[in-house]
Amino acid sequence: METINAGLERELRDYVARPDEHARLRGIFERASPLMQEIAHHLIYGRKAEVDRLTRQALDEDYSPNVILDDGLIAGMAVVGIKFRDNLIFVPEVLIAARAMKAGLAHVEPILSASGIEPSGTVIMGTVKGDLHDIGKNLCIMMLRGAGFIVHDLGVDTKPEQFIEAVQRHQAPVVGMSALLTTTMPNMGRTIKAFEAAGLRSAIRFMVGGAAVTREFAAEIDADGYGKDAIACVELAKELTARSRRKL
Ligand code: B12
Repeated sequence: METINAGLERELRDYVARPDEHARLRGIFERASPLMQEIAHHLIYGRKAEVDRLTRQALDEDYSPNVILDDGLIAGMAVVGIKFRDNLIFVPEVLIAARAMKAGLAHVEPILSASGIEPSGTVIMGTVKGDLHDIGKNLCIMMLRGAGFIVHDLGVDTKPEQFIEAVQRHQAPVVGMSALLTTTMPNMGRTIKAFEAAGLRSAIRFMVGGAAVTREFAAEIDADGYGKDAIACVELAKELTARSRRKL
């Protein structure tokens, strides 16, 4: 068990009030090495240059990308999410933290995306209309590429027509949609309905994810699968690719 650095201790003490969240994060930080703790702490404060440098250093020291993600970058972003929810910080601070996270992810990406294996299938990925969150989607894409998928990334604020156009252009049997806002989640259902209206629903398998999305919600909108994280996303993409009976 590692000692938690003073900065993270302060974050936990002053800002993470809910006992379940406090215990979960304390567990992660106690498991994390001093270097991972440093990455998490700098990320919370949006110190891009430090996150950039320390993530590079961690890879040079042979840390696995998954450890850097779980114990450093995602753990730090979890604290940011709690402070944002509890109105202790606001959009500008979150944006700055997101930039720092992206600087770290940029180092991890080539490793996660380098598969060197036969293509496992083709997937279209996008964050749905009205939603600008893309960190989780991008992580899913890195993992999918690392597992050998060809992924066409439609970015954020993706309208149903753009998903349809991409599916037709790339002859892709699997569509992944991401949404982080309760107000944009319904656009996942609307996108599926648009495929129905275009006569394309039966040929496509839809997977959905993002912090607010649940398995129940996925069933409600008639999605074919829900994934809670990037690892689940890869498993789901494999399963849905196998199940897809293309009729384009
Ligand atoms: C960073 C962030 C931002 C950044 C986004 C930067 C970016 N480029 O992405 C900025 C500052 C722009 C932002 C803006 C806003 N945000 Co914001 N944001 C966050 C925050 C803190 C972290 C999100 C994140 O990146 N998490 C880390 C990644 C790795 O996790 P993830 O996205 O969940 O992804 C994982 C899984 O969900 C899954 N997954 C994701 N997508 C998919 C897809 C598939 C197919 C599968 C299988 C799996 C999968 O795998 C991923 C990897 O493990 C969250 C808090 C939170 N707890 O989520 C709030 C949060 C999502 N934001 C929130 C809000 C309210 C907003 C704003 C409306 C604020 C405002 N007043 O303007 C705006 C909306 C802008 C818009 N139109 O989209 C709320 C949403 C509340 C709600 N329930 O609707 C949250 C929950 C914060 C809160 N608790 O209040 N935000």
